[in-house]
Amino acid sequence: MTRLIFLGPPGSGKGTQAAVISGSYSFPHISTGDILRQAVSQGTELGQKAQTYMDRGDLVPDELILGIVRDRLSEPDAKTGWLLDGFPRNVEQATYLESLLDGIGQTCDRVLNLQVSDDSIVKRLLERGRKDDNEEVIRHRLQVYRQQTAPLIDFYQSRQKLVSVNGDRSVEEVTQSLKAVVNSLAH
Ligand code: B4P
Repeated sequence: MTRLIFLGPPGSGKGTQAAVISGSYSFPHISTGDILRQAVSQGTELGQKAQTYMDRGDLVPDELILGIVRDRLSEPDAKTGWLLDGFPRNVEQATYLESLLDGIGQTCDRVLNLQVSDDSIVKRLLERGRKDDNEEVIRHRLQVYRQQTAPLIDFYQSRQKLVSVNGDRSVEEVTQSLKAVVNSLAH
């Protein structure tokens, strides 16, 4: 049973690597970014509320996210492991997740922190060209990351969960490093 969190700045490759790793080990890939983008494209109430924040590069308010993660983690496929990609994004979300997992007798095994330089991030995201990938919004997302998400590095370091991986390499090289961590976990 493996439970992982992928942490890192926007464009660090969380989604890219989470798709590969969850495919290789067959545990569900839970991406709050994907859930939100799907809600936007379907025009649901959640999507309509979330869109303005996403377009600006701000975090969507916690009250829109926490219930989604709680419900998703209670689905049958998440009983035997999961990979959270893009959640938690701030200390409030991390604290919520910790008490949620406590309540269901679970804990996360490792937090994999992808480290990538700002220059590579801007280059990658401009190439990706999603709606929220223009330079001004990318710079704002990096600022939001530093203020709200980067404190989670200390949060998980102090709980001895954090493993940092150099994400400034090819997709295959980063995958190899991540697999080495997953394989080192006793199951
Ligand atoms: P996310 O969907 O989480 O996306 P991201 O941070 O932009 O990208 P990620 O790190 O997954 O990068 P990717 O693999 O795609 O967030 C989007 C928005 O949703 C947030 O701004 C926020 O508004 C909202 N949101 C999501 N979760 C939230 C939460 N919990 N609370 C509040 N709001 C939330 O890679 C990027 C590009 O780089 C791709 O084109 C990829 O092909 C390329 N790439 C990847 N690895 C590479 C490598 N090694 N070398 C070269 N290129 C690489």
